[in-house]
Amino acid sequence: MSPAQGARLLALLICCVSAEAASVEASVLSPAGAPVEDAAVVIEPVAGAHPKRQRTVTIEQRDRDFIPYVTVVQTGTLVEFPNRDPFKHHIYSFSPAKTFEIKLYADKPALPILFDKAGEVAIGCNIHDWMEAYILVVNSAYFAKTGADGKAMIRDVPAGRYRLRVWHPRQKLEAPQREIEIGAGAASTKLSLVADVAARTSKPKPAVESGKY
Ligand SMILES: [Cu+2]
Repeated sequence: MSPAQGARLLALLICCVSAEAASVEASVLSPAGAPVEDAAVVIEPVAGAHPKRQRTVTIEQRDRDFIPYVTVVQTGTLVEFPNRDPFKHHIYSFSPAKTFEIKLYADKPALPILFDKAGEVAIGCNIHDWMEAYILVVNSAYFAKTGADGKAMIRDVPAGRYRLRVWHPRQKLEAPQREIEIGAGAASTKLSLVADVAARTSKPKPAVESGKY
């Protein structure tokens, strides 16, 4: 293949990838217009195949907190809970979507946890009362989480109709889901969304030197 032919083939590939898959750019604001961090933006195909992306994700226990605070995963995802602290944690969830417990452990638990049912999972630690994390398990491969600027980007979305959901662990009321259309060849679809979220009230975290925990 000559360099010119190669360049044409590359141009063709770039053209066709962008023609088939779009990006969704969401901006989530409070009713007062402030950016909302840690909101999950999920679009689920109304019909057709739901591609499975088998993944393993990590939620760390570090400095006696869960990092990150919010994680969004597709059903069938394995989650690892490595303990990066020099003392033990004992984490649990009573949520119907996944009830589990990893008893007092250091380092990395032997097995990751499988999240195979859609729903919200709240996770705590038996030893450190203030530790909290949330996992939203969804039947879709297309989702993102907002950063501090309230923005989330979902990439490589095939054209089609999707149900749009915005979720936050401290939402006062979840907005009704609505359908959106992602057009073929649309480079980017912009969504302006509103979430009314309560302020985070953390339980007191004693200093390590206090010797309490
Ligand atoms: Cu702990």
